[in-house]
Amino acid sequence: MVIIVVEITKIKALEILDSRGNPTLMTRVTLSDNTVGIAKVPSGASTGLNEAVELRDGGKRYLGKGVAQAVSNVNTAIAEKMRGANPLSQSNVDKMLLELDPSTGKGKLGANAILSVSMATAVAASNHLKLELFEYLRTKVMSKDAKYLQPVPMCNVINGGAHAGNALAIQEFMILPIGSKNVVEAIQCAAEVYHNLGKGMISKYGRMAKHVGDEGGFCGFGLKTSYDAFNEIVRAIEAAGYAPGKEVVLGIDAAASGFYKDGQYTVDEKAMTPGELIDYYIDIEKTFPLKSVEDPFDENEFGEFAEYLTKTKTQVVTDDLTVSNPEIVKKAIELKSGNSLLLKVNQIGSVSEAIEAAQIAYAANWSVVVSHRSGETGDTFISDLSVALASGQIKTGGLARSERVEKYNRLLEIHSILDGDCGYPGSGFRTAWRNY
Ligand code: 2PG
Ligand code: MG
Repeated sequence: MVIIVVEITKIKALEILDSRGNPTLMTRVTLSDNTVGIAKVPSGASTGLNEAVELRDGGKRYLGKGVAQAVSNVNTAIAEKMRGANPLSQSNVDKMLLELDPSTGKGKLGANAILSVSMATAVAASNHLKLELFEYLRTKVMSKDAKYLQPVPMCNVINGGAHAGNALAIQEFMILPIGSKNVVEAIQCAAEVYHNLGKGMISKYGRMAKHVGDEGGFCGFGLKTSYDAFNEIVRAIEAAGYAPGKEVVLGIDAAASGFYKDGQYTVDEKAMTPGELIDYYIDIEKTFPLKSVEDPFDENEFGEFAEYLTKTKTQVVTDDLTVSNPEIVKKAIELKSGNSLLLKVNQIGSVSEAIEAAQIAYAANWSVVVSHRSGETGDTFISDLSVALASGQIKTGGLARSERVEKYNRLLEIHSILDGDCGYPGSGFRTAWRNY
């Protein structure tokens, strides 16, 4: 007979705001010993076609973006079913949640509703066991050794595309501090580059250039092309006293579905065929120390991704293409459409499925980049998840705005909790996970 020592006694959600001022859910899961776990759900702007469904109310309230129905689904159907469940079995918790909504995309109850309970239960379980969340996820949920790898932060320093109102088609320009010896130095390095970038752009383009976009990176008004952006970033790396290419390398999220139409991609005011866009990326890779490229093509173009992969030396990260969905990840692996998975828990809607997607990627020798969304809250679950998965890479925005900075601060806290007894991948950011 299984003896359950602790159980879920109460689940309560409420409607809160995300970093763009749109409603999202905050959910509290209470256990029989009064331990509480809280989670807040993020929300994307450049969302993939096959992402799990964010249930929104429509109508006038909050311009149709209210989540009152999703909140009510947590407080009624989900709370009723989960009362009495064992919070210490994350796989069982998630299985029960999925049974409540077996629809593709979790559109009946809302993936936002389901995810909030999945995450909050993991937090409550870790609190109950008096374990840090990263420790709980790694040693209990994933049954791995308590050996930890901190991620190289992919810090977004210039925003474009759907995240800013500027001329840049590419959505995210990022820096990866690979020369640092730990995550503390890495965050310092990234912040120094960030401030130098802001200063440099003000002097060249005026004060408007320093306004920030949705993810805390600068908007860089005045920048006309991707090359302008890369030039500014490289200059800022040097101004901060670091060596571009050696101590700091570059990454982008093209989020190319945003500039794709009728078979053509429009970047820097030029319409390009897929082949021309490949040449464009390859030229950037030859000109600047670009080492990671996310979503270089439209989200349906598995073949274009695969073609690019045969020509580039960069990491090719799939996001809108794979939407953290284990089945679609398998397809991308089979079609050789990338070599790195962007992992967003809200794209799939439960902690267990997100971990499964990561494990499928690892098994195919792909790396994993744990990621925030452009609409965020102060929730820092993803910092713990990246350490638990030993992903070695995290994408969590600029070095400004609390909803981004809280994730970096949590990584600093984890480093302190572990007294620095954790790895940092440095230049091995694509492969370090293999040793964990
Ligand atoms: C992305 C994300 C996060 P959004 O495209 O990778 O940076 O943006 O949340 O808008 O999908
Ligand atoms: Mg993306």
